[in-house]
Amino acid sequence: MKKWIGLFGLLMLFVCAQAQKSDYSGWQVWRVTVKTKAQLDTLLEKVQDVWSHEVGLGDIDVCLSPKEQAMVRSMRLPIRVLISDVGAVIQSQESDFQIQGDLFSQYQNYDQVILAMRNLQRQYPNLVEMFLIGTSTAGRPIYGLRITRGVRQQRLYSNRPAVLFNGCQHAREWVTVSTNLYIAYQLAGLYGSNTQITDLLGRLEVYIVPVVNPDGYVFTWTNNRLWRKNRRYLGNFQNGPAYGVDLNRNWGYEWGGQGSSSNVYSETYRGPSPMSEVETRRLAQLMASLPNLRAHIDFHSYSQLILWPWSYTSTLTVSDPTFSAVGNQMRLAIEGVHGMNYTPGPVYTTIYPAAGAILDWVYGVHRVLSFCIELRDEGQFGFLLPADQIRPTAEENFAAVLELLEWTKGRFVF
Ligand code: 0X9
Ligand code: ZN
Repeated sequence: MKKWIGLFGLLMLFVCAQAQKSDYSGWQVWRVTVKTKAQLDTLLEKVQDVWSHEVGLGDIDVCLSPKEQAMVRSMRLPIRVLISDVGAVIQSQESDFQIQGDLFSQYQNYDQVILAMRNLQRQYPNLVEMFLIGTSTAGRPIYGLRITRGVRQQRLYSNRPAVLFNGCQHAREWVTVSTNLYIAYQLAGLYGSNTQITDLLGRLEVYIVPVVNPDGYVFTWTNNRLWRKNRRYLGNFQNGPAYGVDLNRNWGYEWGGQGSSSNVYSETYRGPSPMSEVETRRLAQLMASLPNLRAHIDFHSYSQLILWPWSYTSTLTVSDPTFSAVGNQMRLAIEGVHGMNYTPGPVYTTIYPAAGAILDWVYGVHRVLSFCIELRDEGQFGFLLPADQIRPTAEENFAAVLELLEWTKGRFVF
């Protein structure tokens, strides 16, 4: 009898945990074609979650609840259904999680990410060091990896130029986490056998922060697969409780400008002040503590883009020739692996204004060559990229990473 009560309790717990989750049954992702500015404005008014980067006239990808679908349908615009059942895709990918495979054939939850980082340090103690960057709003640890030859001997790398990679400012962009782990695993694993990587790790210091936004990331696994921002409780306003700041609008360089929102419910809410969020502050402190930092990539998904500053203005930086030369080399390297096309260009003119983005801060404040790479795909699955594309995505971007490391190798530190 007791056993049955226990089982019943467990079942109820399971049911409740399931019930808590955001339900996406009936939701669809549409590619809508708008011809006039008026149509565009009406569309953006009706839709909460714009997925695509193209917000001008032409095609726009939007994720719609059944209610939003009815509203948009009444506009009588040309529509193509990209994902006919968002709920089903999320569910089918959830059942994939149960299948055990290697690190890069499935997505990793936050505990698994930490374990993977720890294992790498354990396996390569002279090459890899795991360190704590700080704690998130909810008190979760934010970890980084430092990878260089003789990592425990401080004086060895004091004159090595440094490069930093990070993922997951945006919670739902899962493939960025795996890609960062892949970079770490490839660098450490190939050291000693691959001459290029052996040489690079003797000359450079590499920092990798796979998850900048652990609270958001955990939330996408437990409650809402399509959450974007961090999870800070902002207060109770006219439309009820509000949560979350868009970390990639919170950075303190030209903060508050175009492409960011002051509305607490918006997906691009910039926060109450520049660097108001502990997650942005901790990563900023890490970067500010690295006088040798020369290059950086902030990984996002999706759209297959290679972006550089500025995000807040259409003006080109004085470093634009360097950005576009290195950006183009990365584009070619990516194409060489699986033939995929990634489009290069400055953020503002290539996608949209995004004041408060990390790369403007990194380049604007520190004069570090800072890129944003938007990973796969081009909209077929968007944020719900199937797990069998993790490895190829990571492989092609590792080729881009090697290009950036080669460039950085020449930036001497005296
Ligand atoms: O809107 C963003 O923050 C990024 N796109 S996403 O769909 N991943 O949210 C692009 C912004 C430009 N990138 C950086 N400034 N890092
Ligand atoms: Zn993003």
